[in-house]
Amino acid sequence: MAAKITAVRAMEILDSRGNPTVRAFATLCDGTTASASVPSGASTGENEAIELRDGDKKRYLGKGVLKAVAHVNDLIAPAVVGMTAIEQAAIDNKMIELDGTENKSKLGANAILGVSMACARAAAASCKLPLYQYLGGAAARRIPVPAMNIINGGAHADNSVDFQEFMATPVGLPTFSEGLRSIAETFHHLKKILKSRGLATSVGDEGGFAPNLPSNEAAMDVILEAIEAAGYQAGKDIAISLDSAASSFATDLKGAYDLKKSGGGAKSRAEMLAMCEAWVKKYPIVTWEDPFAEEDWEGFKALTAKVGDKIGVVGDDLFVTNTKYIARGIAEKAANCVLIKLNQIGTVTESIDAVRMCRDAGWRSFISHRSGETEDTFLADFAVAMDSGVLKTGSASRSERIAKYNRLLEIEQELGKQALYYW
Ligand code: 2PG
Ligand code: MG
Repeated sequence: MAAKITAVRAMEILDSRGNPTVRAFATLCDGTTASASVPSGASTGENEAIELRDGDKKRYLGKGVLKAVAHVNDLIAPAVVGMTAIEQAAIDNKMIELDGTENKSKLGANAILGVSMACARAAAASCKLPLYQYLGGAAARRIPVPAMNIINGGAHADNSVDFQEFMATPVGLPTFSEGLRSIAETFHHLKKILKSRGLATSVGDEGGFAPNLPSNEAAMDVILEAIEAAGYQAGKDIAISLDSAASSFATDLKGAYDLKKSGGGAKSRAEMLAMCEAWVKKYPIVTWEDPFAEEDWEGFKALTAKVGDKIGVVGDDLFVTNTKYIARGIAEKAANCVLIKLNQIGTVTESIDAVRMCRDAGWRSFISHRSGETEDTFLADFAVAMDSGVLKTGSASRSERIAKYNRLLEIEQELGKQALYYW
């Protein structure tokens, strides 16, 4: 029996960086109440939906979210109360209409997404289904391969590495739990190696180590060492995924870059392209996210043409989970994978639409956390529901990251022999 929404409310909580974010609650007429918490990015794409912040410098350095909370309590609640919780698209479209802007700047994507996720979770609970099954149906039984960000750089760490994420991706292990073990062991070996060289083993925003290395390439080399030290074969068991987040080191000039953090200096688009190609030849790279800045479509297209048959070229800031930009990317062959982040677009429904568009085009979609996260594990269920095959959710440290991995372990156990796991 479909339960109606009787109440919706929100409150201000803190994320993993100690910044305020929105937690929303949805209550249904059958007594179910569910909550969901909204993440927050640091290396955000220009075209992301707007995360509404109070701007009141007296609270949390202007980062409070009381306005977004008030929008949930005063504007969204009256609009969605009375709707049926399983009508996810109708609920989301109601909020989109109520907001009325292109980028959700009136109500705030943080207000809208909190309610969108809370309603999905309440509907699942009301239907007595785990969230992944409620959203994905009987088809939802593939546990994603975890892309574990074990060296942090760029905007996520105060170190000498320009590229934001160096991820260990267990492509050759037989199950999710074995895959997770292999990269957690690699993480521990990496710590030992860094320590033995007198390098810092403190972690960045996503729980990966943030050492000062002589170059970006040195991060690749030390990860390969750690994989081998852990007893795995690089390329066969564990491959490497990268997120350059290149918008963070792009200069004002389109197609020009400056590898300032590592002292690598100015690089043209052509030089970046040559570097990417050389790395793809030299290292066991399986995916490369945002290798060029979000306005550098030419760079993306050139790299996809060169290596798109070998690796996943992933657009994050380029597409911001928005079907408008994904459609352009597909038409222009600007990549072959899309990173899906719910808060870039602001509703569960639009995120599903983005995944669908990728699938229709024969592209892959990877589900992703944000660098500012909470203990919410919605993402883990969402990744299984979307059959996406890859989840990027940080390192083997920091509980806001581990919570998602632990949720996947639970889902794997629940699915038992029916669980699928493959690259
Ligand atoms: C990214 C993300 C998540 P942020 O660039 O892919 O790893 O970072 O949330 O800071 O945008
Ligand atoms: Mg990214």
